[in-house]
Amino acid sequence: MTPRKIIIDTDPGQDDAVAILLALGSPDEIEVLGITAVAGNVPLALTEKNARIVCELAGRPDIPVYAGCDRPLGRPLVTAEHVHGKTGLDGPALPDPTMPLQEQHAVDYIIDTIRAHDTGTVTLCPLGPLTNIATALQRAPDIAQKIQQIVLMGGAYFEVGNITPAAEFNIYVDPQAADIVFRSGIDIVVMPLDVTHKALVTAERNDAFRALGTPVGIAVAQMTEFFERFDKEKYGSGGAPLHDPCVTAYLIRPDLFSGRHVNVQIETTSELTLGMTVADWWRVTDRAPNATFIGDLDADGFFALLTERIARL
Ligand SMILES: [Ca+2]
Repeated sequence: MTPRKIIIDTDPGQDDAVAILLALGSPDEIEVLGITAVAGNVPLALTEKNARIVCELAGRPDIPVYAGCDRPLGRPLVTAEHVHGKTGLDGPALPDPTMPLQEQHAVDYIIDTIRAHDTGTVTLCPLGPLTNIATALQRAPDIAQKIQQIVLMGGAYFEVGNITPAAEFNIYVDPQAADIVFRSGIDIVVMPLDVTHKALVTAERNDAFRALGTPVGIAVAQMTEFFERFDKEKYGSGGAPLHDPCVTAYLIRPDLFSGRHVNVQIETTSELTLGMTVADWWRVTDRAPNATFIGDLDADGFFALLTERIARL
C-alpha cells in the first residue's frame, strides 16, 4: 500500500499535536508532505512555533513547516487560550524548536504542492480554522478538482456549539472560509463534535500514554492532562475529547468511524448562530449532499491505534 500524501493545516493546540504525532507515527499509511500553520487556538506566531516543536518531539525536523494566514478572512481573530493555555501547548515543558520555519507562505505552498502532484493524490487535513484552505481555493480555483479529499475537524450537529451555543470553534473563527470550503465541490469528510466528544481521554487511556515511558508518550499524557481540566469541568465528562486526532485516525482506519453523506451549509450572517454547521442529517431538504458527516467511532479501537502509533515515535 502506498502511503497517502497529506498536508496538515493546523493551529496547535494539544489535540493538534496528538493528531500530528499519530500521522508521523504511521509512515506506512501516511506521508506528511508538509505542515501549514494558521491562526486559531493561539496567534500564528505560536501555532507555527508549536508545529515545529511537535515535529522535533517526533524526531522529524525534516518536515517542512509553513506559516499561513494570521487572521480570518473577514473578522477579527478569536483565540482559545482558556482551553489550551497561554502557549497553546501548555502541559509538557518542551524546548523551543531549532528547525527553521520555511520562508514560503503556507497558502502558496498548498497551491504549488497540489499543482505539482497528479490529480487525486494529495489530501488536505485541516485541524483549525479554514482560512489557509479557503484562501488557496480563492487564489487558485484550479486546485479544487485536483485535491483528493479534505478530511477536517470542525462543526457539530447534535452537540451544537463549544465556543457559542450554536457553533464549534474552528468554524466559528472563520465562517466565511468554511463556507468557501463547503461550497468547493471537493470530497469532504467532517469530524464534528458529535464524534470527537466520544473520543474521551479517560484516566485509564491517559495512563496508557504515560506508561509508554517514552518522551513522546509522556508529553502526550501531559498535554491531554492539561486541557482535560477545562473540559471535565465544562462537560462533567470522564475526560477531555481528543478532537483533531480523529482526522488522522480516519486516514489510517476509516472502519473505526461511521457517518452520513449529507448536505452541510455554514451560517455566515446571523449574529446568534454565526458559524453553525447546518447539517441535513435527517435529509429533510433536497439540498445535494456535499460532505460525509461523521457521527460515531469505536473509541476503544481509536485509543488502541493512537497508543500503538505514539509508541513508535
Ligand atoms: Ca486544532
